[in-house]
Amino acid sequence: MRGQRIGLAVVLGLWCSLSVGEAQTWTQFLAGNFESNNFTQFTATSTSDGTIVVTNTCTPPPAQGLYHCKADLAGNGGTNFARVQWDLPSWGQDQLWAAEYSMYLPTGFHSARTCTFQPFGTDTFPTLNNQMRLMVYLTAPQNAFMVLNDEGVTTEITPAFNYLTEGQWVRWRVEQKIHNSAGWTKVYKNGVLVASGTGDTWTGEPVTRIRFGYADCSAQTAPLTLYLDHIVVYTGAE
Ligand SMILES: [Ca+2]
Ligand SMILES: [Ca+2]
Repeated sequence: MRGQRIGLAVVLGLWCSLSVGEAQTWTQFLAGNFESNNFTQFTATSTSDGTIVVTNTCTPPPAQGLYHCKADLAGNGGTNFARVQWDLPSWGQDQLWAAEYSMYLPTGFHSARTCTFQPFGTDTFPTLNNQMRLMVYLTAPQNAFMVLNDEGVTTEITPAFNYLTEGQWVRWRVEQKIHNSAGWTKVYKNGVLVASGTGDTWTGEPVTRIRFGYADCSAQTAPLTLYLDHIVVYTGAE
């Protein structure tokens, strides 16, 4: 018995010491679940060679509630996007933020994909070429990365992780601290940490928008469909 108590104390002491300085608290900042049967929970939608609708009539059933969002790309090449978005209050260095969303990719999505797929990201509009994106490359369709695009220079800021899951809802969460040198990024898939990185997460321009769906693609030459639900953005504190 005595040995068990000592062992427990050691375990608790280790847990406490690892937690110091690493804990964050998160406060819900924006939320959209499509239950209003329209896009009024968001700042805007925008499309190019695509459509985006709220629906309660199609397969799969929503991840949450009665309604979800269906986004299609027609597949005519060029610049393709179909996304919901929020304006942000110009996040700068030292900002902590997190975003969660449920996404359903139908079976066959990746085999029909001819574009580099960016399902989620922030950017610094109206200053162009400064973006934080989750990017699924065409050449390795099982792999995704969080990337920082700083004035047109793209840097992968996490190791590769698997974005291939099709035919089921997946809950994604990205946490990030914005900083030019001491930034960090964590990616969770269904609650499991699948990738993380530290370093530069700041492009030099305030972050003004966050987008979900086909945040951006290019040269998609076949139709694509995806579903989106239960989007939440948090601000954080250390
Ligand atoms: Ca919903
Ligand atoms: Ca930087």
